[in-house]
Amino acid sequence: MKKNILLLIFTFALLSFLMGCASVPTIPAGKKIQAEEFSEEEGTQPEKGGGAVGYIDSGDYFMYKNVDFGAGVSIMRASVANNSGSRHLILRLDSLEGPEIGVLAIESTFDWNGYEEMSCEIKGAKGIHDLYFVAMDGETEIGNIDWFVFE
Ligand SMILES: [Ca+2]
Repeated sequence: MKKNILLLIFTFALLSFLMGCASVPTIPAGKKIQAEEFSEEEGTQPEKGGGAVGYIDSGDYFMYKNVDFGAGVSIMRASVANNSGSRHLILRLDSLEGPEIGVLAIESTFDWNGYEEMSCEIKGAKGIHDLYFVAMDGETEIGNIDWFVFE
């Protein structure tokens, strides 16, 4: 009898563990990620009719849970619109103060609706992490981000 109860507890624990694993979906870094499909954000507002993240200023961030960088990536490409001049978006892993893996330098496209592809070098990203895009301290109107992808 005691054995059966232990077996039942073990089975329940195993099932809970497996369901826990299954309920944490990952986002493949190598496929285009729509910026507006963030897991969390602070201070931003939709742009492009809800198809992009905009109004990014100092102190703001947006985050994607469980991005899978696989064996590692070296470049991020992003579609960005900016009409305010040279700005910067910092990429960090797992928290707002986590390791910095790259800085996207954003140049003006001279039109808040004029999206262009920009890219930056990425270092130290492999495996599964929460990905934070953090506005550079002291900068305002950083840009509208439509999508991004890693390679
Ligand atoms: Ca988008």
